[in-house]
Amino acid sequence: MDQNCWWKKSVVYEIYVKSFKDSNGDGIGDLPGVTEKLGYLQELGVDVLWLTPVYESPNDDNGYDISDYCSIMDTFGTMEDFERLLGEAHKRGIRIVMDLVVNHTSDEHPWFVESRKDRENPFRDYYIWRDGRSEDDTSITEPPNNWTSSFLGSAWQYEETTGQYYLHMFSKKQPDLNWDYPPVRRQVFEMMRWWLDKGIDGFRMDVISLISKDPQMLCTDSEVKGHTACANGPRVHEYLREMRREVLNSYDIMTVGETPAVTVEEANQYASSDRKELDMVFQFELMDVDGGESGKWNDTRYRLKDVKQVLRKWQKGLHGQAWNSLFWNNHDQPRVVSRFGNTATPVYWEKSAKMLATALYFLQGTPYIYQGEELGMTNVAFQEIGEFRDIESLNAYREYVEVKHQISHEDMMRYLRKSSRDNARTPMQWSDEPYAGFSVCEPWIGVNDNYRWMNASKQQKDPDSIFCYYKKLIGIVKNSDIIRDGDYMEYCEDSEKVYLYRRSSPEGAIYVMCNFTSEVVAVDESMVAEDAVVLIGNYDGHRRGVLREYEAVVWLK
Ligand code: TEU
Ligand code: CA
Repeated sequence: MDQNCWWKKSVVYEIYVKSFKDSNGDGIGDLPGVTEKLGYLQELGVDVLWLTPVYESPNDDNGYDISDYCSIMDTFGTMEDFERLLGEAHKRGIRIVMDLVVNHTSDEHPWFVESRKDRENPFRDYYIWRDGRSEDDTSITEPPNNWTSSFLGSAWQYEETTGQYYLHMFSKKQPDLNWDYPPVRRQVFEMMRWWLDKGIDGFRMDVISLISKDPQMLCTDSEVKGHTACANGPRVHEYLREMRREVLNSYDIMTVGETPAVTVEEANQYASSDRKELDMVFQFELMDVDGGESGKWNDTRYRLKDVKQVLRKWQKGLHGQAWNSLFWNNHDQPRVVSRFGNTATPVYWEKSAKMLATALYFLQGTPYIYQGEELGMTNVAFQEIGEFRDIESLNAYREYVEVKHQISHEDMMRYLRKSSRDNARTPMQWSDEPYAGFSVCEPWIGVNDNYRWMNASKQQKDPDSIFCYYKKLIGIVKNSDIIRDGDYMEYCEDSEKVYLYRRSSPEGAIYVMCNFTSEVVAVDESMVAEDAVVLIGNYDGHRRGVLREYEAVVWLK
């Protein structure tokens, strides 16, 4: 292994700053709040923090719409607060990775303010402007093609002033940058160097698979929906190689690309071990297992076989060629214990949360833990649409319930409780104090009621808690060469109940055995030698040949 690849032996922790810790009593998480909690993160044992965007933003999409890349959002603090966080984290041996959102900016970014003024403006080509299509004899125009925004509706917005449409793959306040225009790339690279020179340790690159749009396709209808229409475009690898040469190569950092619609083949290019582009990518096939034709708004429950099939494909497909990232959750996804585990009883909740961690983090790749996952935080049972804050959820409700009358209010509320991004965004549950110890006043989004018994301060004291299990597990996985380098083999691939795999290298073998059901399941454990030892498990002791309800056990030989 390349010794510089410290990120292959690291565990990353994602912080959604707005919901992590409020330090000044305005109900909004902030940078000093993160600094305050570094001791907690150090105790947990994570090595790298990924901060969601902290830059100046009108907050149409909670900071993913940036109006100034080089300043800090007022509600999150100041640049001094950021520098203090970075310094304090480094003192504790914790690295900081920033979110890089450069597929689009805010419409309030000075580049776009200029760009929309007139067609001759020097910033016009920073964005993607096109004429509309018109029926022969009318002057009424339609958008240049049928692409849709991730937040619903056309991906094109018409502007009276200049009589053209601009492209926005997300909200209309997030116009897409034109990466084919060299000054855009120059500006982005310069901004990246500016942050790296401050001493940050890398970037998580938002929807980086979408940056290259095929000029031909911009005026052609697409058969595929959503951002798949422009994912993995014709020049994306060229641009990332340029970024690597111009910026990344000069720093000892890590990069992870968020790459919707990425395939194994594409990932092997984006993240190949020759390090010409990125260090790893986030793939979304795992997150799509309970989606379905109509997307995420439904009651579909996942099938274990699909989860296993995706994990197997990515473990085998990247082994020896590229590097995986491992995640169950992020700020866009519902909570894993509600999604793939069982929250029906406190015992199932605790066992399944620990089992899920075990199932994923012994695979090859860098683990990404999302804030609160280490406490087994669950989805939130919001009853009113007014309790939701997320633009994607609110737009979906308006479109399907109010405008198109396709989904009833009751059904949509159920789908939101299952799939809304707000499930991940309720305040971090620090203690049983009011507002879960997140803030002294009412937070910007409701706290999950279960904070009274599900919180960090309680779990830090309890050696059998999910938190302490994560702590132990993190210690094991980041120090194991078998987990880092070993190959992958699975047993009982067709089982809908258990997930069993072996990681092995010349140094030894690790067997991971997980029961995804609330039944006691008989398993053949004859592949595990008699003198193997239990590395970790979520029950006291283990009876050979049987996996109890949501039991996970890991053997080392
Ligand atoms: O997400 C990109 C992305 O693929 C999402 O649209 C995802 O499909 C959706 O949230 C699932 O419901 C990134 C950020 O993580 C997200 O928070 C931003 O809203 C988006 O980019 C735009 O910047
Ligand atoms: Ca605050």
